[in-house]
Amino acid sequence: MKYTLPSLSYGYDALEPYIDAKTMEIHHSKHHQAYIDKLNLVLEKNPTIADKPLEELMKNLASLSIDEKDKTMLRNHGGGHLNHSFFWKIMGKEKKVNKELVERITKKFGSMEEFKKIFTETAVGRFGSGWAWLVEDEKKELKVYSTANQDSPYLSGHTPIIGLDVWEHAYYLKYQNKRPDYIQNWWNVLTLI
Ligand code: MN3
Repeated sequence: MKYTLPSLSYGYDALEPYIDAKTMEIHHSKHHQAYIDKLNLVLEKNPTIADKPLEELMKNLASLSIDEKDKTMLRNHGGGHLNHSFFWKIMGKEKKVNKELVERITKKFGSMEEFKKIFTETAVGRFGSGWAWLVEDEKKELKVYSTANQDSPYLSGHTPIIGLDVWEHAYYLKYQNKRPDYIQNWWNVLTLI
């Protein structure tokens, strides 16, 4: 097995009351694990690509010489593993504000409030399951957008800087249908800004 579930640097209850312990436990140990299991299956079937970094496989997905079904598997489950591994890392109990990032965001969006507003609208407005992102594009410009399903920004050659999971599995136990409340509270556990 190539990929294994990364352990969290905090407990499942560390993000309470904003994200509840049960949601964190299921999200990490069940949902994320399921992406890893299916990712490993598709890599086992395609050993020629198994040693390449996932980010690289995403960037070059279209040109990989594997069958179309496997490309879809890789896009969904490789994306799921990348996205979740990243998501756990940018959250925590204590803020570790990245001053340089705050400056870049302020310069690009006018103010932190304006950035949060745009990001929140993007996350709320994602129809169905997906993610909201702040990325750096190929010209090193900051951009906010959302992706469907588990599509990774690396598919477009972009590097994620902030990402928010808006699948119902990320919030439904505590927030039910109130995605905007989840997003509002999530800013408290994002450590970077
Ligand atoms: Mn998820």
